[in-house]
Amino acid sequence: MEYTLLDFNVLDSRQGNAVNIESENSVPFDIKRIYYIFNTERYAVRGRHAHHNLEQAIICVSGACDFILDDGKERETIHLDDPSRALYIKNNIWREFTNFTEDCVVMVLASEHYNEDDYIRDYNKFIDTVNFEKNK
Ligand code: T46
Repeated sequence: MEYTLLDFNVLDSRQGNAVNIESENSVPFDIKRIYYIFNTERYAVRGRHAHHNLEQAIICVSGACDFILDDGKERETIHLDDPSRALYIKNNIWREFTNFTEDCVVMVLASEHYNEDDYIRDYNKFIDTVNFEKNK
């Protein structure tokens, strides 16, 4: 499974902690969009899609949740609960996320502006896309 966990430097002081994220330095892409997800029901399942091109760094800045990644061959669950750690994923990875704590806030840094055409929302189409890329 192709993904990376990025550990950011924590700037700690007696007044509390901070993390500084810089485009291209802290994450391996130019950040074009930021969005965040909150107030999610515990067993809601979000995601259920892959992307043709998008790169993203996903940070659980509060609380915890589980990301299930699928590359068409295997599935792996990554538990996110650390605001100084990002899950970095590139294209052609099917993702679902669930098991949200009440205080969960998921912040996502994305390499592109929102574009519905970049989504693969059908799992069978995702498998076809992965197999096509593999046999190119
Ligand atoms: C991923 C996880 C972590 C927009 O209009 N603009 C946006 O920037 C986004 C992200 C979404 N939307 C609309 C599109 C849909 O009608 O909001 C609705 C729900 O978004 P989406 O289907 O993208 O579902 P999420 O929030 O479950 O998934 C998102 C990312 O798409 C996904 O790549 O990794 O967050």
